[in-house]
Amino acid sequence: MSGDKDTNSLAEPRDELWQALGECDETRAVAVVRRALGTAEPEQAQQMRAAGERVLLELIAPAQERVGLAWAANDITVAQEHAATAISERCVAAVADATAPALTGTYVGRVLVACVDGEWHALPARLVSEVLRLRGWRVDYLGAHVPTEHLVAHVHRTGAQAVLLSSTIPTLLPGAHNAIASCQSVGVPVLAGGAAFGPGGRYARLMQAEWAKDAADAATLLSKNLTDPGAQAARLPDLDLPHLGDQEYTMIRRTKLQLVKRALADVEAGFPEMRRYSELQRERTIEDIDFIVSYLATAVYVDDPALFTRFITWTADILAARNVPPRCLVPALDSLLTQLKDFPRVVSTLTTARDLIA
Ligand code: B12
Repeated sequence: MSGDKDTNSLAEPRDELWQALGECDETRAVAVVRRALGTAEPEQAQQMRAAGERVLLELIAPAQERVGLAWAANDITVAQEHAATAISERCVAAVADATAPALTGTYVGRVLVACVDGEWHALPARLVSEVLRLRGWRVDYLGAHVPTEHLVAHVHRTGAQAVLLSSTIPTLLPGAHNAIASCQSVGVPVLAGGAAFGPGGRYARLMQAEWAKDAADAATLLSKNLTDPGAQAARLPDLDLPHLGDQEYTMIRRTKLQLVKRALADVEAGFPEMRRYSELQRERTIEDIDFIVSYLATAVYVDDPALFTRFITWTADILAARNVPPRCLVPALDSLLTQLKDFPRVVSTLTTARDLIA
């Protein structure tokens, strides 16, 4: 195994892996990964582990990010994206198999890695788990969509030293907050990661969790011991976010169905073309409006309008790549502005987003 390769030397395997993903060629993708791992003997265990980590974080992870960009730009279909992800999972398994002989069987400690309730992006958490295994941790990997009560029960049963929570989709943040507070209330520290927690992990910190940008950072933090949540840990999550006292978030959550229904009616009135929409197109529009309301509620939950404007800009780009004019979002935003006119934080968030795309 060539553990002394510099970062640039992965450029070629990166291109090859990308091609294999594009052609849905699982066999070739795994061969690329095996070649990138090199040929270290089991006695060169440390080199083998280092190469495994590099392949996970610098070859497979960037390929997955590229899959996301290609889908967003409408260059690949949803089916191709699913196939590529399945192949990436197989590549991660290939790394785990190839590096297994380099694991010592003695552990520096035990941690639990899981995705928050509702989160289906399991591959990032899987990558984190495999890197920690290579760094000597015993890892209980619970995968996607773990309900909080089962997470806490598993911590109890195994005595894990820390919970590593992964989330990609920001609308799951209120649930993530509940999971963080629940784990901490039984004395277990939480390390959060993934795109949902915002730039620099700002929402993780708001929720009193530690944060790491990637698996390597997580390993460093774990080796220094995470802060014990202590007696302060037993709290209602709402206490971390005093702005929730204005009830704006609660009101949006409670009236979500009405908000979506009325916004749909307003969009139909403002967009006569919608009358010619197929049932499927109509369903997509309802889904989009539902998404808009969920992101708005989450921005209000964390008191950060930027969470909503990032989402609106992303949506506008997705629409533009599919030849749908982003201004079609304006009637939905206007409807919500009218419906929620008595809520100052909502109004300022919606107004900023509307100005961005109008
Ligand atoms: C594959 C994929 C899926 C698969 C996931 C399957 C699986 N087994 O994982 C499926 C099809 C299920 C899926 C579904 C959806 N997806 Co998707 N998906 C992706 C895609 C293409 C790749 C995800 C991935 O593996 N990334 C690679 C990893 C390596 O990157 P990463 O997440 O940043 O993780 C690193 C760090 O963040 C960190 N990290 C992550 N977790 C943790 C945890 C800890 C503790 C630590 C320390 C660190 C850490 O370490 C990782 C490794 O370095 C991304 C594109 C992208 N850019 O990520 C879209 C993407 C995330 N999806 C997106 C969307 C919109 C969705 C859906 C809402 C689509 C829909 N309308 O249904 C659903 C949501 C489902 C849900 N509720 O979870 C959007 C999100 C945009 C947004 N504004 O939020 C993205 C960005 C696509 C895009 N380009 O627009 N998706």
